[in-house]
Amino acid sequence: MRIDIITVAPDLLKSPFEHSIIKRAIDKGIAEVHFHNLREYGLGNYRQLDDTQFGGGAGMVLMIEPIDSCISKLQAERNYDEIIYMTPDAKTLNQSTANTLSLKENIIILTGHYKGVDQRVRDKFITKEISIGDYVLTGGELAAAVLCDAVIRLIPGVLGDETSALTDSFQDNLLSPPVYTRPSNYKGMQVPEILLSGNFPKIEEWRSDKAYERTQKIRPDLLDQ
Ligand code: 6GU
Repeated sequence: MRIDIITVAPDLLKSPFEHSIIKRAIDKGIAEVHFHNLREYGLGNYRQLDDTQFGGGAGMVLMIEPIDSCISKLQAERNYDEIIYMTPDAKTLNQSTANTLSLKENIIILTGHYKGVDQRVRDKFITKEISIGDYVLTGGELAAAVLCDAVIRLIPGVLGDETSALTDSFQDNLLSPPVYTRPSNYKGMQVPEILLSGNFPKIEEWRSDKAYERTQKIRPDLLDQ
């Protein structure tokens, strides 16, 4: 999978791709991530990217022209399955969207800043808009990093243990059950007996009960979906 990220702050974005599982996926060639500094497509000597909004109001808006230049250049080189715009005024990212995106070949991610982008960018280029939650970040860069992490780890071959993504929280709309490791008794705090029993069918049943219980308590909304 190839991901092209268009951003005004590439440095803010790079570090999450330089560690652990995501780095390994990139080193193995399973995922390829390219950063494009929108500033390089800015207008005039000052490489202008944004302007005040028509109709008045506070906040600058990213102009269509530099974004068009950057996206068109990429599209001339290959076909893209999705052109995603990271913005708080969109549907919230969930595991199902991450699963779907992990099967794509080429995607572009555009990260917004300021008041956002000219609506015509969204109308003309964007195929999918994603928010990462109901709160506002200063820019879409961290959100793009979150999206990429969620997606890249799902690409086949990225996680060492092929089954581990399948038992994630949310993979079946349930939160994960509690997990324990040694020691089995820590200052009187005992690991549930069943986990030490070696009775694997019973352990699975316990885990699934606990997952359901936890979901019911913390995220009952997930059970309605
Ligand atoms: Cl994608 N962008 C910004 N700026 N804020 C957010 C977000 C995205 N998702 C949640 N808050």
